Amino acid sequence: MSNYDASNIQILEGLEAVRKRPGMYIGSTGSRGLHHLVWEIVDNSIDEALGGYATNIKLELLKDEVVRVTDDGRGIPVDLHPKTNRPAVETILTSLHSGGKFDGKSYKVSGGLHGVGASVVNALSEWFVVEIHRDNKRYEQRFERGVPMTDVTVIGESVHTGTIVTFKSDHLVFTETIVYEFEILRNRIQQLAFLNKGIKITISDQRGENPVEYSYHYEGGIVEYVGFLNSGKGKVNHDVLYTEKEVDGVTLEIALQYNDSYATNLYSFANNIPTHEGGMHEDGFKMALTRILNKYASENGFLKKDDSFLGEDTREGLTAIISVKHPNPQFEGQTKTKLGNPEVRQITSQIVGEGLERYLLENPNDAKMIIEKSLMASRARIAAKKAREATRRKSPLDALGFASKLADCRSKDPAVSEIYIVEGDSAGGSAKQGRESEYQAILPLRGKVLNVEKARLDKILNNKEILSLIQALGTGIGDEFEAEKSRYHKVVIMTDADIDGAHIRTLLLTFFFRYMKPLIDLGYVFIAQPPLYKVQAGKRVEYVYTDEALQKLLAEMGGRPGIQRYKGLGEMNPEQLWDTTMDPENRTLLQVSLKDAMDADQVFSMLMGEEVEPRKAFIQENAIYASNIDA
Ligand code: 1YM
Repeated sequence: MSNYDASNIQILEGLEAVRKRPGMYIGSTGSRGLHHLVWEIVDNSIDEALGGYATNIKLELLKDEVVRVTDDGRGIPVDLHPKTNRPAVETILTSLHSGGKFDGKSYKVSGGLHGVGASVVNALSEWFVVEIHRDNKRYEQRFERGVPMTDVTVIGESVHTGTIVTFKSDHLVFTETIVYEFEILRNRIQQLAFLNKGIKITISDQRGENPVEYSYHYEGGIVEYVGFLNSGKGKVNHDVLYTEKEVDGVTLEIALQYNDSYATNLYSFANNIPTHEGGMHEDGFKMALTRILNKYASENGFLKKDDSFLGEDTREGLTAIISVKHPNPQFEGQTKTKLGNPEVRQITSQIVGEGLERYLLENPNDAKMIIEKSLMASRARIAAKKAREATRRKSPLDALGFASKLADCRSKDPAVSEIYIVEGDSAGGSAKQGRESEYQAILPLRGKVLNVEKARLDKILNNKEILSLIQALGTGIGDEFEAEKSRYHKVVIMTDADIDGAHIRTLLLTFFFRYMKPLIDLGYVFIAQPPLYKVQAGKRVEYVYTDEALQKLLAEMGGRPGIQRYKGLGEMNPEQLWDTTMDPENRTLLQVSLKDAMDADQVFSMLMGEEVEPRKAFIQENAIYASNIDA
């Protein structure tokens, strides 16, 4: 590089700052930050598409963890930038300016949590190549760790326009991993296609022997998103309600449909970013939904005078997408995923109100179904309230009206306390004898836990097993649930290593996911791993947890060792249970985590819900994985 003037040095200092403190710009240098690089580049393509200039976007994972993003937009400008006297594309890729547009006029509609722009990706890439098709020419420029290695060079002619960015993340920055998880990328790409109707986005993984490719293109946008989320669930209203409007530069889109489950699936976005903590758009939506359904139900004789729905009644079984595009979004909250712009509440409430009223008038049959759904929910709420009062009335021992089988620990410090939820009385007995009673509590469950996917809270609160569980945890339930009150910071599900055990475990996980999700988010929920075999040769005793490990051990031992297959926890004596499964020094606990609550919702309703066909299809598709089932 020839002309090293003042602005050049400034640029280098900027990129140096990014390399020194990458976490400040992309959140982390772990897997999340790594994937963030991809979104920064994809966001630029999405912006170009939202501007109406691009329709096709392609994301490719190439061999050696190289990423390529292609769009058919105008191509990044290459003319000289007045301030730097360098080509615009070079300036963009080497200077730090939030949002990527340095004139400050146009706003980025997408732009992730950090919204830092392509220069940060460039700075954190071992190498980065941009190719631009524009003015019937092909241009290229190459960078290494943010520093230009070539000038913008004409490398040929072109008959179309667009931008192609290819980069390899820097292993010196991403020391944990530079390997992309295809499923994370595919999932978000599909979401972006749903959120931005009309754009065609293709993603491919070319790293392995057999490349895979998926294309997403939804003319219906979030209407199709709601249809997708509700697929495999019974629909309450036949047609998805959709409404869209722009007010004062803020564009709002809403789509909703009720299904016959009891869960609420309300997903909101601001400028394509999931707003997990909600915010003004969600508040406005909920206000309007409650207001209009109450109004319609009263005016049409569904509600008696003085009766009314609470907000929660109108959200049972609701699947809704709220998507707002705002020129100047304010992100607030602990994880900066709460939309704070105050005017958005009123705008949303008004637009949803108008859209919903029109829908109810135009679709009287669907209107009736929706109102009846809310009526059922409000009746159940009143019944649940009565049942819930029973769970907190008296002291832990007699509150349930029956003796809970909880053997509590002595410690009252939740941070060190553990509760083992154990299947069956005999295993419960062993666990009680084998435990370290200072900090380990045992709750034996009898028989099957209720499938909460198919029951409402009032019925759930009549189930003894679940009642004892809520009682033991001390968290309360429903709108009174408080994760902070959990009496244990480790809630361990310990079931037999057979098909019944797996079933009970799934039922418990369904309950935790639907009614105590914060416990999962906090990392309090665990699965115990009891051994499958005990192998003994002379004095040597080994516990084995998988079939592979068994084969390995047998090969290593030689001779004819005795093998005991544990059919259930109850077959282990207390000492064995402690040694293999409960002793913090030896045990393996699997921590339950939620990568994607949206995915989890779909899996739970598919596995545990009313519709049989989707479950059947899933079982057929996945049957090959289930080779070792001892039915
Ligand atoms: C694979 C990544 O970056 N596409 C892209 C970026 C830009 C434009 C088009 C673009 C924008 C504008 C005018 C404008 C950008 N340009 C700039 C800047 N794909 C990808 N496609 N012409 C082209 O916003 O006015 C920043 S991003 F600043 F140079 F205009």
